[in-house]
Amino acid sequence: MTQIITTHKNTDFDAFASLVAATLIYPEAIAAVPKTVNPNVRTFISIHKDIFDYVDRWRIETGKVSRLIVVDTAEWARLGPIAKLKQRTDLEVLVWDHHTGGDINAAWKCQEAVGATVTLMVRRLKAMGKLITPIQATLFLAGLYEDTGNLTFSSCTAEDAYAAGWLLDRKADLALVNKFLRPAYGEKQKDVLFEMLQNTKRLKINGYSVSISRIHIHGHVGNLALVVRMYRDIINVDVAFGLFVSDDKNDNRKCMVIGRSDNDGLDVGTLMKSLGGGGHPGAGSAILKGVNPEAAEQMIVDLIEGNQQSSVQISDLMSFPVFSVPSDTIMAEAAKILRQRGCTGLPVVDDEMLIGVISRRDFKKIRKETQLQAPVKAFMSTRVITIEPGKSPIQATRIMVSNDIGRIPVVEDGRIIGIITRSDVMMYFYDLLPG
Ligand SMILES: [Mn+2]
Repeated sequence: MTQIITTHKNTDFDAFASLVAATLIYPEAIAAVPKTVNPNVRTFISIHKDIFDYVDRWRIETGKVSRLIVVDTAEWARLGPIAKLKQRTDLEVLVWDHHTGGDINAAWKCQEAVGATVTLMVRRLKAMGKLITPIQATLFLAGLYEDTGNLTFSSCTAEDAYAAGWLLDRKADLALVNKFLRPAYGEKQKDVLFEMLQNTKRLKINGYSVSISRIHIHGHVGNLALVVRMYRDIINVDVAFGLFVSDDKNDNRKCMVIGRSDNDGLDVGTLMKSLGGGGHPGAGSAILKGVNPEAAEQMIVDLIEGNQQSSVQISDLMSFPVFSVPSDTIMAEAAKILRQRGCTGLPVVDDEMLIGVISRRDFKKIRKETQLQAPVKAFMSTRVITIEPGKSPIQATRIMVSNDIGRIPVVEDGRIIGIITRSDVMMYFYDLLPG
């Protein structure tokens, strides 16, 4: 019986580490590495060639395979040519993965939403009492750190951190991990970054600051995702896109879109999915063939305009209905209400439209007793800071901090539909929301 361990195309460190870990768990199985391996993993493999036992996947006679162990994915489409084994009814498939979902119908699987697949493998290795070498520990830690952003991604769990601790105990070499995980930023990348900065188009869409930079790429430039990340960091916008246009001689026109988002309201992965690509909320990419770059740019703008919010929005957190007063309420009455309700301000609303806010501060403008009989519209402030329901909790926090206010009316088409307070936002950040 031939047993094969394999993983997804564009193999990253987590995938390769999990593959190597699987060889320890299933010593009879042969590890088969896909043809397309990420550049930094390729470097690692070429340096350690003698240590890790694996074969290039295309050399495997798939007809003899009786058991297939798939790590770091549960999708046939991500396996490349080996996916043709899908047809076999007599094949036993095992899956180890930290992504949920997938169409591989496995006889056995360990599929849990942790930060990295290698964490699941470490759990088993620990249970088996296996000792691993420092080089193996280094590789596993590289996979764990890459997929968890050095244990900082929100997908990272306590078990990932414990696994990292175990690997450090097993003498994982942090200097090596750093060396391999630090992406290459060379002359080519520097040129691209400079050109991107010079070609920046800044837009405001749906309240998001967006930058798009469209440039031509000559020849192959690796690591554009890193360049876009640096680009976003430098121009400091909510979301940044690089549109890289290449005119290959044989291939017509290819346009690669890479996006980075720093705003939980804008999920770049979802946006890129609608362009046929994919990614995470913070980063994503898509390749558009035969599309002219102007059209590609417009597609991105349209997508952000029609951004279907998937994450938590202000409308999920706000309080409603809002206690408000009409504009002809007299000041004396408003003062009474403020006192009774113990709040510092009240929205002034006529026919559902927010027209101002009357606050304790406005009473300082009163000079004569008779003015207490005047309507609030004479004293209210009409420059009201508001927020739209589709904004994210982070954006609400920014508004509160920069304006030194603790409550923001939530307004849609001029109508007040709720109010978001500092404590609503805090509740969200501290995960105290029910359910
Ligand atoms: Mn992974």
